[in-house]
Amino acid sequence: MRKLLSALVFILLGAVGFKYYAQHYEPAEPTTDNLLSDSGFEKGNETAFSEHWVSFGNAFRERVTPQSGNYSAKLYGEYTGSTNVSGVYQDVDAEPGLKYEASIFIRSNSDDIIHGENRAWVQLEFVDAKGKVLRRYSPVQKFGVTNAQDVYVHLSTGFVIAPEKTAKARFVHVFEQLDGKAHGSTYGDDAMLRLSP
Ligand SMILES: [Ca+2]
Repeated sequence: MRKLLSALVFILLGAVGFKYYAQHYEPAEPTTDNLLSDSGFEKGNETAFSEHWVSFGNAFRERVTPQSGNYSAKLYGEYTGSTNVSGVYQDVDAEPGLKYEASIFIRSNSDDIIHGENRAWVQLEFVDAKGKVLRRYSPVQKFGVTNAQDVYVHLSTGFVIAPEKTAKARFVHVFEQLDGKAHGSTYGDDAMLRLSP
């Protein structure tokens, strides 16, 4: 009888335990957690980016051919007559020794297709507590005139290790006008910065 009782108690406890487990267990997401805020450039005013992004050069939110939502980040040269860069960036807390990947979708539209040596890409920088850039990574293949027009291309840095003294990971979406005068613009959307599993 005592054995039967303890068996019953055991089964009851097991059932309660399973119920708790079933209610509170959440399967781990693979590696899709995006560390960036406003990764689709959907927030902000008029053509200005939300507070999550810092822009430089000619960088604007545009309601044109988004990859997702309604907006994307339009970048183009400053026509200074010499090499110049435009873009947006965002810093997030990061830890040395962990692996990070930065990626984005980029396109150029046929009504303002990029010319010459204009290029756009995604860049991942590791920055120390004093703001010094420790290391910088970008894809081997950058977006340029040889890419098909009117379609988004996915660019990624691949997973790279944050070096010692890393305090921040800086996601940069950048456009370079090498000769300072070639025409054309690009659109970037669905930025992602993620950790390796
Ligand atoms: Ca978007």
